[in-house]
Amino acid sequence: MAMTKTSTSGIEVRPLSGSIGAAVTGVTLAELDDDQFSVLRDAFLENCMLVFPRQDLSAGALEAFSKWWGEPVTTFFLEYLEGHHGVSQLFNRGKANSVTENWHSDTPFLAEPPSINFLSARDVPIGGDTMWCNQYLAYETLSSGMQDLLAGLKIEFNGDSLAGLSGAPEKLRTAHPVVRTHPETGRKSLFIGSPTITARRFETMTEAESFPLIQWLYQHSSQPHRVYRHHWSNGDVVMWDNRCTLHYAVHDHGDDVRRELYRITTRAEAPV
Ligand SMILES: O=C(O)CCC(=O)C(=O)O
Ligand SMILES: [Fe+2]
Repeated sequence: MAMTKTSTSGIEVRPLSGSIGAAVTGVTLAELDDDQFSVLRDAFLENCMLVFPRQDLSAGALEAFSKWWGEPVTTFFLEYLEGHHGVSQLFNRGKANSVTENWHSDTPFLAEPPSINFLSARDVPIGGDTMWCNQYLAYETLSSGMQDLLAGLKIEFNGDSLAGLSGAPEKLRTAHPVVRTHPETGRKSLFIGSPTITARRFETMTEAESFPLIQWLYQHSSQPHRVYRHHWSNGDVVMWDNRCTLHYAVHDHGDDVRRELYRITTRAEAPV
């Protein structure tokens, strides 16, 4: 059973569910030191996503915090704030235009997708929760027969839907292992996406052949007992590990409501 831990530096790490996520208090992210970072790093690797309630970080402070973890990663379909490398703003673009209301890992069709994401809530409504699921557990709870079947298989990730949105002519296709090994924890996780959006086929199979298994793995991944659902408050900072989680932005607040968060992604890394 997950337990609350308090470090000598006074940082408290309290698990938020039985499967993923922890809330971290007793630290001011804008004034982090090396010892505190080391506590946060351990908590992050253990819990896959961290919530820092009500830190109220400016774009500059979020950028500075993210640099403890890696270099910012930018992508072609987002716009970035002037003067802040890699910081973008998320707005409510309406339910029909949402590309994040599905379980996903960010931009898996790139050769080196970002490993770590950060969000800082500026002005959030009631609703508009974000959910995360634990992809270590998704892998570890497969039968040994299924684990053997997946070993060595790659999914060809497809970026057409996002490229299309930004008007980019690129055909983005990159194959990554469906079972990846985390470079820091050494644990294996299931690296998957929606069978109708990004994860349309295994590299060596047709879409028709791939769909039933990818669909099953996708549903297996997001079962409620492996999910944490975050109710945002203004000022909350959340960070997550794209290498071992999927996330889902719930659009239940209507198209006319304000929802603003700063966002930054760091550390481009090829999944192995
Ligand atoms: O709007 C959110 O809560 C999360 C959106 C998302 O998928 C992302 O920032 O990568
Ligand atoms: Fe996302």
